[in-house]
Amino acid sequence: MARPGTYFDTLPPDAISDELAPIIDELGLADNCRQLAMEGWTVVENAAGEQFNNRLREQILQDAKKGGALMLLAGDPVYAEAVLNPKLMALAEFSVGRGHLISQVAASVRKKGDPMLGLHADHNWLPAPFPEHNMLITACWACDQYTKEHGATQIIPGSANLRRHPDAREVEEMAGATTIECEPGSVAIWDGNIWHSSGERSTEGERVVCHITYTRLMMRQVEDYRVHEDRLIEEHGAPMAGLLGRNDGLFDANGFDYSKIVQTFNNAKR
Ligand SMILES: O=C(O)CCC(=O)C(=O)O
Repeated sequence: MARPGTYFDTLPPDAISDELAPIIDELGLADNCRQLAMEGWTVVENAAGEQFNNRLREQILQDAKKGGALMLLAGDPVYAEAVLNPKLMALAEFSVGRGHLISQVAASVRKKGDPMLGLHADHNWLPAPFPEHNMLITACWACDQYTKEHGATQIIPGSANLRRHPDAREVEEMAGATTIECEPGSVAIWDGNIWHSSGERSTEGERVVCHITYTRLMMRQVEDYRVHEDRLIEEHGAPMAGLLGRNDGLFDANGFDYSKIVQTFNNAKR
């Protein structure tokens, strides 16, 4: 027998739920939802005011100096405020569903001459074709003005509709790349499909960004074996270590083990 209150339909990827609609209206985000659904990216301007933006920028610079640009939600409360920003939360719910989870809170400070990140889709965790429903949304809080000269994020318009990873030639050529331009305190937001990269900064100074990732509820394991992990691996060896996530870079004590980044994303494609 059906449980009372159970939904039997699924909302289409571009639909706003009845519960979310008044919030989207109140926050003036209807155009952002449309752009996110149609083009895979959008910008929320002045997400929390100048004072908050300055506080976030200062904290990122302090944390970056200490070498800690990952696991930031566990640090200064300014990051929790950024993550819980009502506009970001509403767009995350629109894009990756109610019950969405925080996946990563990181920061970057990019200077003149720093190498570009390289073209990629944030659905690096998924084999192609990517699903119709977005699985992961990235919100890059631009503490400084985003321009081409400042090394702002480059995107490939139209790539979100391809629902696949770029190939080696596309990564090399970055054909059709355009710059996301916005004022300090804006948040550039994109889905898991759109191909993008950080740009190369050609001017002095620093581009300070907080990178916030939210994921769909189903990306979470059902059972939490963390307290039993060491015993299980000792008893059952390498295959158990793989099942418990020790062969990828996730859940590292420092946030992400970047020495495993290639094998993590390669695993997701095989
Ligand atoms: O730093 C940037 O401009 C892009 C960052 C990025 O690729 C990401 O957060 O997925």
